[in-house]
Amino acid sequence: MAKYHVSDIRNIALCGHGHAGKTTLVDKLLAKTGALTRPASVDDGTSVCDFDEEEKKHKYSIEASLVHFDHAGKRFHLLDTPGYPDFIGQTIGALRAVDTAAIVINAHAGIEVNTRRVFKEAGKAGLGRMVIINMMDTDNINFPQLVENIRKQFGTACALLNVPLGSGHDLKGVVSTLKPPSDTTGALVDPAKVGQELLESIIEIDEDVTARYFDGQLPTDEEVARLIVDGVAAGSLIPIVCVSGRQGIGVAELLDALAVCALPANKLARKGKRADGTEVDIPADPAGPLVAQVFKTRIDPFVQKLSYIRIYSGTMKKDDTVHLSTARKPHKLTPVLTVQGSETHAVDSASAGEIVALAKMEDLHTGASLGDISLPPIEFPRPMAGLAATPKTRGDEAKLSVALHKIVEEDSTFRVDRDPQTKEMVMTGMSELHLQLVRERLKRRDKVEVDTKEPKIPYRETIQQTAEGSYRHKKQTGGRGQFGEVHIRMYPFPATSTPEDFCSKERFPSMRQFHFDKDFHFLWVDSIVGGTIPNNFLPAVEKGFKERLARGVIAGYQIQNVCIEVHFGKYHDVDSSEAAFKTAGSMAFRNVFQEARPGLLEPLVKLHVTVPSEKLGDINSDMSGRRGRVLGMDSAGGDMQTVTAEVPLAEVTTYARSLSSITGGQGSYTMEFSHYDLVPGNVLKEIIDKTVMKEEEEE
Ligand SMILES: Nc1nc2c(ncn2[C@@H]2O[C@H](COP(=O)(O)OP(=O)(O)O)[C@@H](O)[C@H]2O)c(=O)[nH]1
Ligand SMILES: [Mg+2]
Repeated sequence: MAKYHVSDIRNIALCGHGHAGKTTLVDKLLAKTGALTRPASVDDGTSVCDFDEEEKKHKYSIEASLVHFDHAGKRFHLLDTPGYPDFIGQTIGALRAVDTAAIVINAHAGIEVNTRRVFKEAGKAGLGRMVIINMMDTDNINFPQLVENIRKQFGTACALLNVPLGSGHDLKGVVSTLKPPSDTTGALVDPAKVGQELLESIIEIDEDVTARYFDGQLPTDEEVARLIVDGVAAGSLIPIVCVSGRQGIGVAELLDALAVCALPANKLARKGKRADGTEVDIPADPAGPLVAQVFKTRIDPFVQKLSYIRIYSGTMKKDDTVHLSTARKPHKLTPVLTVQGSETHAVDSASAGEIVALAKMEDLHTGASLGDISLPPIEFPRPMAGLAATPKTRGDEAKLSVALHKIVEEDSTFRVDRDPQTKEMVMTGMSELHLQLVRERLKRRDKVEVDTKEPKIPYRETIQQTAEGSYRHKKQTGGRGQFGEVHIRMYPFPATSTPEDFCSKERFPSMRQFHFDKDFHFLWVDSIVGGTIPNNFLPAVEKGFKERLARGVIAGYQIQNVCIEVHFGKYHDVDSSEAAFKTAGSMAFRNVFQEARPGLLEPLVKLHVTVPSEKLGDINSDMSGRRGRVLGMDSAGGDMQTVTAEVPLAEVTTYARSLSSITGGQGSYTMEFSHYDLVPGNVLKEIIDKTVMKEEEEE
């Protein structure tokens, strides 16, 4: 039996810019509802959510954390998220788990970069949204203007549910706009007037109620409550509430507002896919089939791997045998855990709507689905800030590798790759700050210290025109010889093209089959007629191609966006072998590639650079010197601006240093992958001149 009816569960992510007071609010909400009985504060490192050593040290959230409490007969699961763009991956994961995003704004700083980012992400995810104006106790707040700004930037769906009485030192409390008390002295805007507008916009979506209202009949409380939820779900209402987390003013009202406005866990329609690809609706039914998804993974020093899971349908309990999308065989579940910050607590079961965790499920990864229906993957930004890492202590290589892979498990915006040429371990994250925190964690948790340096740029080789040719591999060494001959045509295969689009009857009239390799965006088409290459040798030919893809032809970089059609060949009854055909395939590839106008692709990244306004001009002119293109500018709160630019990665590998000298240490940036583009001729020549390709010999 579910302990809470799914309609009584509220899942909310607190998000917004850093230093808006989110983590503090969570502590206050827990204290107010009796879920927390000890004092807690981010300032002295005792908050429930910022429990990580790095979080305590830096005094800001790095990870999303989960808490729960009860209020007004409802169960709340709250996810506190980090506010800095460097850790946006955590917020994106958290948004997948909830139905409502509560976007917290620092009343003093106003709307900031990450406020806008999360507002957009939550909208994209189809979630209900609320705005919490926090820190009403700080000085110099122009409240009417802040509200106007919010409505201008986020739309007139944003409407005040309550209004502060005073601000700064004079903040006395907040009053409801829908039901203002008789004495509203000190209110920063007229609650009754705002309330009437709000009511009219709430009931707008119901014709009956609206008609009665204009006949002089007020809607009942139940009707208003129902229409608020409908409005929030539809995005036509974004309630705003005001609070001071630190002073505890407006916290009780915030709790009530969350109970009224946050969407019930069964409100949003969700869809998933069966194994055969058919799309299905997922009703939030505790008695239905299990549908659940991991949205976060944490490696805890005590319980080890912890997978945070949102259950959409069905019920989970210990020892249930469940299909996991990331494993072939069904797995037995470990005990179901509820989570309160750093603490976990085993429960008998959990059902549709709840957010829980499972420990030690090694085959579960962030994004994985549990049950026979899979949820859509979670789209994390692709990180691009790279550093090559070597352990400070010789012999720690294996230890470092294990430690780094633990972080990869936990952080979907962090990657580790081994450079096939230099054999270096390359860490890639969202920003320098992000990588710095990874290093701190490595040192604290795994006792490995690393030296870092700039990594190589991951260029890709490609072709720009069609070419054809062949290669005959023939060798007579002592007794048995080697023989294989392969004829191919090579086509540019655009990144935007799918194998299905590309493999038309017109292009490949005698195609028998094709194989598509997603990693290299490589398409291999078999048009062999009359067995000129026997079927049993074709896999060897393909292997020859794959080796070549990884090794490159012109500058030693991986190859991509190429299609090869094998259309003819020759073999010898005695001398042909897999090895011979593999070599023939690889060499044919190399020769034809050189005829097909080879070129290099370079990664372009999207940079978000935040600097004091007066440095904007310097940043923009610096950007154009780096072959960059400024895409836009945005106020980042206070006197800061964020510039978004697209620029080749090769031009910004040491950007941190330049930015620091331009801004005197006042700037920060994040970068993520944008796309690959051809390297201009002059730059191409420079790169090729620098590469020394090994002389190749047929083996
Ligand atoms: N004056 C004031 N300070 C606050 C308030 N809420 C939080 N703070 C302080 O702001 C800082 C950042 O708070 P924190 O909860 O970590 O913000 P987060 O980054 O959004 O999680 C801390 O020093 C808090 O004590 C508030 O309502 N008023
Ligand atoms: Mg925080």
